[in-house]
Amino acid sequence: MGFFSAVKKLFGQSGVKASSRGGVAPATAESAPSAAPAETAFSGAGDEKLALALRQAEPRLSAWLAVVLDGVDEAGGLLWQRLAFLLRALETPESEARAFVEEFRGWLERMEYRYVEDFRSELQYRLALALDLEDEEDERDRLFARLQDGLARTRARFGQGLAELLSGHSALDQGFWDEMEELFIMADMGAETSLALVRRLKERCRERGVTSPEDLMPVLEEEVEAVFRTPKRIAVTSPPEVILMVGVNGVGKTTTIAKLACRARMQGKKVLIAAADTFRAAAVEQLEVWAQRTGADFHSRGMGADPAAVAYEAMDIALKGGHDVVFIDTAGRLHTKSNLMDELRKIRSVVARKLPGAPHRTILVIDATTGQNALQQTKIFKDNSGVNEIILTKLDGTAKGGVALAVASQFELPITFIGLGEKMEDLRPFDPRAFARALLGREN
Ligand SMILES: Nc1nc2c(ncn2[C@@H]2O[C@H](COP(=O)(O)OP(=O)(O)OP(=O)(O)O)[C@@H](O)[C@H]2O)c(=O)[nH]1
Ligand SMILES: [Mg+2]
Repeated sequence: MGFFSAVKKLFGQSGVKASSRGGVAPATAESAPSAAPAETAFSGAGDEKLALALRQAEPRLSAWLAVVLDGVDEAGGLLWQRLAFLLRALETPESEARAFVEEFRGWLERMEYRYVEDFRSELQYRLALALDLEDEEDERDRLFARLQDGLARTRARFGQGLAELLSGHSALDQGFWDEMEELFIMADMGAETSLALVRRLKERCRERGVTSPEDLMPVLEEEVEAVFRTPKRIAVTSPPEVILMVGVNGVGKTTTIAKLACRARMQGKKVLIAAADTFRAAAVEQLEVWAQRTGADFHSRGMGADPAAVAYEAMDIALKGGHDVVFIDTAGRLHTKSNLMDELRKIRSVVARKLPGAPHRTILVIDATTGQNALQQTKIFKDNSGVNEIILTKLDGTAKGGVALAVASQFELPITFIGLGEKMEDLRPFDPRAFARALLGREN
């Protein structure tokens, strides 16, 4: 069901009109029909009140969700009832509504989530998919707020320093630029990136005739955003898409796989997770639990097995089983030990033998709290294991978020997701513009 038809279902055909923004707005009370088709499904006084509140709400998923979640703090009977009600009000067939609620309920149990605030955006995401509604500005606002929270410490170091720098100078002279470069370096952008960024800023300011610090902000924002610009890649056309996860010890590879697997499952994909981290028994078990929670298939050979053999078998399973995506979790290994890089190469080559072109994505997971160390990790993994994508985790606990800029600009690798906390919800698609604004302390 598309957005417009969803709105029509809730408000009745003639009760909806296009707004100037190209969206939809509820019609005035006079023109609204007295009985929307959905109303026949309502029962009881409470339901009628809810139905009315829904019809009066702005016709957007987040607004409807706000209505049905009003007074609901945690998972339980009331939540299931309200959700079923919303789905029915949007004319979702009874069996589909029930399946949606059951599936979401099962997911919450597996994830051990209880409070609405822990799963709200997951719920909205699922509803948007189930109802075929488009992404909303409101959701983006919430993501931005989360990003700002996550980057609070980085911004405290960088954004405030920047504000002081801008207000403390009246002209863009050499002293100003030197201080700016120092500020970038302090925010873990690295000396090279900082120098390059200052050079580009100077040039842009000259081109545009910007001469005072107070006019610098928009230019700075554009340039920071530009650092993250990378060419689009061609998507894999014949499944399975094979994703190899690499990175040093404890950066968040396994939890990131769980979250990505979860997203893929929600998009209806058949997912296989392979435990090619065979160093620790706990690592294999941890991954199996995640696989069960997300409804992904799982392949392992237990601790001590040959990681390349696990990957090889996983490819067989996926090719026979018609899986859409295969995630290969690898051990947290020290990048200084070259034999470990050899092992990654071996995994790559057996996977490629099974499916030419695989692994299609080799994702390097980097812990942002490591600061400048991230640069060295990126270099070694890129040179030795064909990394073509980066996920930056733990941006929430660090003042070193500027390292994202250093990594992106020095290696020209796309950052696709960022981790802003330990919860599944906290892995977010990376949005260069939002990141630049959050880093610089600008409003969304
Ligand atoms: N604060 C915060 N913690 C995170 C984030 N991502 C992962 N973690 C935590 O980091 C710890 C390590 O995560 P794992 O997924 O086990 O890391 P790994 O890279 O698989 O570790 P090894 O398998 O031991 O190499 C866990 O406690 C995670 O909850 C994040 O974005 N923010
Ligand atoms: Mg792991």
